[in-house]
Amino acid sequence: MFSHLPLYAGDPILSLQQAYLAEPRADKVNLGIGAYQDENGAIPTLRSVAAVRPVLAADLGPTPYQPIAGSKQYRDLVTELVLGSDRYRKVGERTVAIQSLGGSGALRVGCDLLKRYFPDSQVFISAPSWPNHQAIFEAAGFKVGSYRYFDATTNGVDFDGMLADLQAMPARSIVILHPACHNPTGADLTRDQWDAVIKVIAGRNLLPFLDMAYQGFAEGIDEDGYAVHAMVDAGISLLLSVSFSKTFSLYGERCGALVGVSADADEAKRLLSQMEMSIRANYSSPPTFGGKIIARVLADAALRQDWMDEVGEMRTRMLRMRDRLHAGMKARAPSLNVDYLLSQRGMFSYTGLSAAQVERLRVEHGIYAVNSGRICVSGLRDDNVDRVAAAFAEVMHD
Ligand code: PLP
Ligand code: TYF
Repeated sequence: MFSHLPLYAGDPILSLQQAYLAEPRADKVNLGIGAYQDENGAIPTLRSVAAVRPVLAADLGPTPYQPIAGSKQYRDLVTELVLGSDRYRKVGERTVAIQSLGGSGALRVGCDLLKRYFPDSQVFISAPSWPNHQAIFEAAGFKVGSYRYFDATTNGVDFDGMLADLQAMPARSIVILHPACHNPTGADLTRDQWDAVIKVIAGRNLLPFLDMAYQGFAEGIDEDGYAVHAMVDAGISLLLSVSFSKTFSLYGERCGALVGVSADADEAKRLLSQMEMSIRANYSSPPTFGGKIIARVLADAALRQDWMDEVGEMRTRMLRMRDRLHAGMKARAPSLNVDYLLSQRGMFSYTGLSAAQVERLRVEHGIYAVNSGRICVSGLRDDNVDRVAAAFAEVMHD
């Protein structure tokens, strides 16, 4: 019956993770998968999560179905978090949200409803983007194109190219944008550049789908919301997928949200009902426990502050590792220009390492990075960053 099925090659990043786990060298370094590792190389349990999880677990009781859209408290708290509380009060009646299965689930729910009601629109993702963007939108039946984004000569954003490509898109095109901590490059837009993008989105009547998986890893929770906030303030209708996998270190709980900002309360009602219809036909309703953890933390002023502090600690540690990697490489290969390590933000950096150089790092040094040259900065630690800097300098210089 199934013999005609081709084999799925698997996700290259997850395969790399398997290869890393199987690596016998004790001083191996994991710069592959996009999961935040702490200074001991472990996925942390956040203090705020550790404080509420046992309390919630001790008080579980029966587990009824959640509403299709998930917990109302969670949805409201998340919307307030991503919009900021003043803006939330102002635009709340035209804003809707559903509790999703991670950021990926939010993207899928969103693109299913878009395919139904914007059947002729094309989707555009940055070149490059998180590979699952293309996979998810194609699975929903969209044709996925790209807009210029990364400039390999500067290791920054090709902003003129990006703007020109946005300007050439047909009206009602769906544009996937990373508000902060671009995956895979770490190259983000400045605020002025976002303002220019917003003008084009409004002028060309484009539909932005913002994907926020790392809020707080660039500059701060509120600061990283700039693109979302500015678009809402400009009166643009949008979809926003939110992932808490990294920022709460709750990968397996699958926590996220799909937020929609529309023109008025009537549109909002329609939009929410279609999100619900999409969920009903996908997985019917979301799981309970992870969302309870997050809602409990966000609803309590002290726990929320502690969580924001923890996000700040993760961010600061990654910035320090960027500094140390940069300094270590400059000391060993002064002629290399690696200043982009300092301007790129969030968990990832596109290093410019070629696939052959990445392979040398793996084979000769036990350092695992993605073939594209993407590194996950959180895999760097005080006790390995000098060795990584030396190995990078060696393979880039040869
Ligand atoms: N969007 C981007 C840009 C990501 O990098 C990721 C995960 O790495 C996601 C969405 C999906 O997050 P989740 O694991 O919560 O589905
Ligand atoms: O970009 C990354 O590394 C993260 C982790 O199927 C990831 O998105 C990779 C593959 C996958 C799920 C998560």
